[in-house]
Amino acid sequence: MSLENEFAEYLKKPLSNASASEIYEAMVDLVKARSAALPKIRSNKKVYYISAEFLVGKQLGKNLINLGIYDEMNRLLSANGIRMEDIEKEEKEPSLGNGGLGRLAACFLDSIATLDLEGDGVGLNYHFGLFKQQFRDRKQYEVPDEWLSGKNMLRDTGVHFEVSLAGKTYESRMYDLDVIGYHGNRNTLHLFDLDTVDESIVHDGIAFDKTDIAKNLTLFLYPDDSDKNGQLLRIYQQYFMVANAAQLILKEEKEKGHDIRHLDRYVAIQINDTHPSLIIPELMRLLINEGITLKHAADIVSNVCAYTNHTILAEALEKWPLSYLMQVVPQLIPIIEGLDYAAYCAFNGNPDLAIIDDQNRVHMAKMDMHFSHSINGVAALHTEILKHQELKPFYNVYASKFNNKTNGITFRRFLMHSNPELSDYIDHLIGEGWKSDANHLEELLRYYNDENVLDHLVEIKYHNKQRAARLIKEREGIEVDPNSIFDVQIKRMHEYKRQQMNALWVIYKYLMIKRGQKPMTPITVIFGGKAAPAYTMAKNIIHLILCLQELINNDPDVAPWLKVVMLTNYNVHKAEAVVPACDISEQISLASKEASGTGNMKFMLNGAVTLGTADGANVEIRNLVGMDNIYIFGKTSDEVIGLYNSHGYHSADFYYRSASIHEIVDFLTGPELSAIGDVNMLGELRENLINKDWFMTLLDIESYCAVKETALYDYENRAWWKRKSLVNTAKAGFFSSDRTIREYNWDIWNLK
Ligand code: 26V
Repeated sequence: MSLENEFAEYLKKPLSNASASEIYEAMVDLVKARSAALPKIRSNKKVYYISAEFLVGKQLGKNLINLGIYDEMNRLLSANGIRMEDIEKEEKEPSLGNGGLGRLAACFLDSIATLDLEGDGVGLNYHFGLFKQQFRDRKQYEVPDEWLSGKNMLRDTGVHFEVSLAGKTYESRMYDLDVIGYHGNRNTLHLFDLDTVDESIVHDGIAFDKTDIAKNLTLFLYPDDSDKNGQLLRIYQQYFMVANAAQLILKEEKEKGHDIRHLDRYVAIQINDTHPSLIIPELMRLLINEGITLKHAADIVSNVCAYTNHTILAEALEKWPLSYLMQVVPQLIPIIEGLDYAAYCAFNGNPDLAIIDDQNRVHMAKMDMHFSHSINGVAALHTEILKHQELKPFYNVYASKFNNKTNGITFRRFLMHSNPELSDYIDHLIGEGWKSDANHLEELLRYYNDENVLDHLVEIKYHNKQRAARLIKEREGIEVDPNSIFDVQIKRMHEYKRQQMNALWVIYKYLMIKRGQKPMTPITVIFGGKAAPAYTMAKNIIHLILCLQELINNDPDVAPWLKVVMLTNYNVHKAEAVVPACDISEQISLASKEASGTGNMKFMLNGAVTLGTADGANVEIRNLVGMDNIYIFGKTSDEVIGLYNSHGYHSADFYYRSASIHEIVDFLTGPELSAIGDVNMLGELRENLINKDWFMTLLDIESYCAVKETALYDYENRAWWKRKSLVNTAKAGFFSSDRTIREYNWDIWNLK
């Protein structure tokens, strides 16, 4: 049957009479049916990617692409005067992640399936996701994100497992999301849930009774854990996730007729950060129940499990009080204590290597490192810092376990889907080989001196800016000029990512324009990102940006030259709209603190030039494109680590020594912003910058402003800039998540 006829069967009425939502729903049915008809991928061994987050983004467009029917559906719609964009708008985006870590998990699932490797994701079905961000009075408010309302791609499998939480038994339910390989077969993302969860207990934004586990377990991702009940809930969630994963794995292995005493021949488990670490004792517990000894179970599990570290920030390395674990998962305590004792015996009681510390806290990452066979960082620099700084005691005893896997992104979503015009033009220039081997993008360098090609690329960028400008007008009510320079920083709000430094630059530029020094080309500074609900300083930074947006966009002297946009509720969909439109990609974390970054890769692929520190994967971008095609500023990670070790950084010195720093920092509490914003929030920011500045904004700000000026100056030499842009796209092939997954498979999983 032709696709057109097949679709007509789902739609049950002529396209010309159907509403966008009817078309969307029929397409979901079509995709689900097509996908169900694809065989499940089978390998000699299966990888389970366990993760608290899967930031999968909208599914419809991506699935149509991977099924190979996007273009045909698009033509069918266009023939009836309907835009695919309007149909895709009907889908609600699952908000099952914070940022990079969750999006990485989603890119990995896409690549695992595309490389025809058998691998499923295991996570949780959070009813309200992270939260939905709203702005009122230039402040962030959180409300439930009702992504499950309306039709979606989830399937209720009817599969249940029993999970014991604090001595009571709960019955889980497994929902599946198909993961379709590009022109290939399928794997699955399994999301577990409890039938008893009660959405009506949420009130006043995202508040709810944190003690009623039956009702609250899977309401939100990362419930506020600033109190004991919040922390207990995190442990409940984590155990619920891995208890289901462990039962699913053993069930599938038994169905395949495999001997679980040789589980490591058939199964690989990737532990995505420490949230799923309890899989180690839980899987051991189940093996022991099957009659395997503790020692043998530990060996099997170590050979199965591999751990990925995604951050060096101490506050993100989970340490749970043993007493909390005793309350929630008493069944695991003898095993965790056994593992701690084994580590104690193996290393003569070395406290650096102890799983349970002298305050009776269980260090999840330490358990992972002792009882898995691989420990990896997510960019070359990050892995070196793990080996020689943060995890040095473990590197000293387990050097051969350490390896690097530089992150990647799926080009199917972040080029083919989000930037179809560029994607088609690349096909036209170099053929479609890059879709299966991204290194082919280097063939674009043939056009380095072809003015026609370069100009066409500039035109595509301009179209993308028009598209982004439309979205900004529609969603934020702000008019932006597609002829301006799009300078973009979109990511979670965190002091280490230093959105505050960019905001200080905005103040610097505002003051320059006020004094008559106008930029040669107008500049649009775009921000987007959520702050954790309890993270005061991140919320203060959002407040500052929203105040600047108000001040600058309404000042007739300045607005023609400088605009500020803070996107509301930044998510994957908005990234797809803004990334292709970007000229300057802001990757300005304090060196050593951003483990990798993956937004940096998405921007580069779409022809933006990076303005960044020598941090995370920026270092690898620099090595690929060369210094002529990137703007690097600021102190190096060695210098920063040196300053932390020597306690040698005092931000007040920078504040008092430099008149221009003094001026921009004082602007935070000056008359212009005080007339608009909350003086306490802005005052707290200023005070923090002068007297604390843990992430060293004032250390790098002068170098940042100087290098940013250079970038803006270079933009005026369009002949030069368009070549920089071409080189960035051409060199992005290394950052395909297909490459990353090949490396995980060769070095860690060994699936064939
Ligand atoms: C989590 C939290 C949670 C509570 C508030 C403080 C805080 C600070 C940091 C984190 C990070 C958790 C781990 C994470 O998301 N890491 C990110 O992983 C990406 C994929 O590997 C990587 O590209 C980013 O650089 C890294 O920050």
